[in-house]
Amino acid sequence: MGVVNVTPDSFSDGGNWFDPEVAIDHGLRLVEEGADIIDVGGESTRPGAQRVSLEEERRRVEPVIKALAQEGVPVSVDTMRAEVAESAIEAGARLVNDVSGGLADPVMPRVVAAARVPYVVMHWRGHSHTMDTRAVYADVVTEVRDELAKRVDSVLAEGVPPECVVLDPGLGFSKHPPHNWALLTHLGSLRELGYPLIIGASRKRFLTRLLAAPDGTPRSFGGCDDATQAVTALAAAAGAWCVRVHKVRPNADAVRVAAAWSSARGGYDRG
Ligand code: PMM
Repeated sequence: MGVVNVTPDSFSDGGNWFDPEVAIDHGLRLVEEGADIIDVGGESTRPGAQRVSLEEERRRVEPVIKALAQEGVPVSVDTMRAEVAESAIEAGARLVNDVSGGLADPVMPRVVAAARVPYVVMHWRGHSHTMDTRAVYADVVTEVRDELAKRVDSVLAEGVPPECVVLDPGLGFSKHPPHNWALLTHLGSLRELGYPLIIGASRKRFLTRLLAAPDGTPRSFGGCDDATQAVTALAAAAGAWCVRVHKVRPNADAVRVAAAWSSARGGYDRG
């Protein structure tokens, strides 16, 4: 899944694709590089970000989704708002990526249920301006798994078909670096819930800190692409269904390596 943030203020690429024409070209380039899905978002979710209005979010994403969909690109809309999801689906989006897992807008699961499109339910504890203070866990893997299981029960009760549910541990969302690493190294626990998993590690702060200079200066976001690729290979080998990334080609290659790795190991184990 290649990311196109049509925002002036996202984490690592804020402002790069704010112009719709540039965003559309970028999406098409990511498809050429091997993306199977393009995730179009119009609201930054970086820690501390303030919300944009519904009208502004819709104005940002709609033309980009429409143009990419017309080119036959499978498009996902990254939104927490049911009304944005609804108009995105009308414009041709085929997947809804809701970082709040239906908590920010209680109407969202019903919109998804009516459209019968895949629905990414991410683990989330609150909006950007509060999320860091909510990063408190006794056992992050168990708590994230249990909170996701509750979200799944709730969206299924609203009519979302089980085959449409995709889960995401929400790296960086109310999570400090040790939380992210614990989740990444225990994907098997999350897979036990029985749904495909999507992982969004690309250019996140825990990588900028892992790769910090000796004086503690975090690595730049763009300087984390090689580390993202390493996480992709490990997550794909651990059974992730999809990775959400800014730079597609090296991550698409990493997924292919992981697939060959898993298949060769399976073949050998079976004798
Ligand atoms: N992260 C961001 C935005 N949307 N969606 C999903 N499903 N998972 C994520 O981890 C995720 C997301 C924030 O990252 P960005 O601002 O660099 O796009």
